[in-house]
Amino acid sequence: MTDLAPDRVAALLPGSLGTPYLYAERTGSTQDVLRDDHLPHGAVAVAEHQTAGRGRSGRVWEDAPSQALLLSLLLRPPGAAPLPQLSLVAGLAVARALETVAGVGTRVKWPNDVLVGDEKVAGILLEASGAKVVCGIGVNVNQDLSELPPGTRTPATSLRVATGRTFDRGVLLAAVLTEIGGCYDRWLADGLAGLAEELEGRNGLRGRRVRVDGRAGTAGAIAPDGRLTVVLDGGGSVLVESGEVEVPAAEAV
Ligand code: BT5
Repeated sequence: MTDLAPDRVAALLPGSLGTPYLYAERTGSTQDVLRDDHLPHGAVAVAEHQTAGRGRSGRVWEDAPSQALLLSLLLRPPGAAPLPQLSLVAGLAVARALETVAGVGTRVKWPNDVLVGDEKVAGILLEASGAKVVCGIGVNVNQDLSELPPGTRTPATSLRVATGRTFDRGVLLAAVLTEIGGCYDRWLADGLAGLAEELEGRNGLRGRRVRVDGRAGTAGAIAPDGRLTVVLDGGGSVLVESGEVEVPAAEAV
């Protein structure tokens, strides 16, 4: 039986998230499993393998069957909530969960990656439609080096490559959902400001060279509203939204 099988995972999951738990050995993308409008807040889709795993802007998310954690979580935040911030909320939660389970130091690369060292161990994809947000999370868990995609902009790593150990993906899934539950509740109560200090402590882009609208600068702090501060070379600083910042390849983390 796989470590993500429903019977096994049911005993591990925290109460609030993971019901229903929609498990597939193989699917196109777990994001699409949660399309049904009747699914409740907290529904989770998991797959052993995705045949069309996706990242942002039409990019591809690759896995090795049964070696990665591939999950989508359905959230129904209140109407006025600033949804783009959820990518940082989820990033922080995943960073915390990986650290707890694998004992590795993790950082959040604004706006949606989780790094071990300078390498990408997890990516987050938010897709909103109406009041519903589907938060997709891909974590490289037990892949060895040969099973990680080569030539990615930010080099890929896995928990196994980083630690030399393999991990129970069910335990990791439970930790991710527990941390998301906690971070999400704090976000609802206090906004991103309630997570800002910890987020800034894990800010993996700070000090990196970036470009914004063709202008060069250096990434600074994550602002309390989730935007990234960029100190421009010519003087002054700007606050940028996700998607407006480019990390030149030589500086890519
Ligand atoms: C992301 O996009 O990092 C979001 C990835 C979200 C994947 C999850 S898996 C469960 C759910 N179902 C889905 O279909 N998706 C979500 P982005 O920042 O656009 O990064 C994509 C880029 O990361 C690619 O263009 C590659 O360069 C690189 N990449 C692809 N697979 C990778 C992997 N396994 N590890 C590290 N980097 C990877």
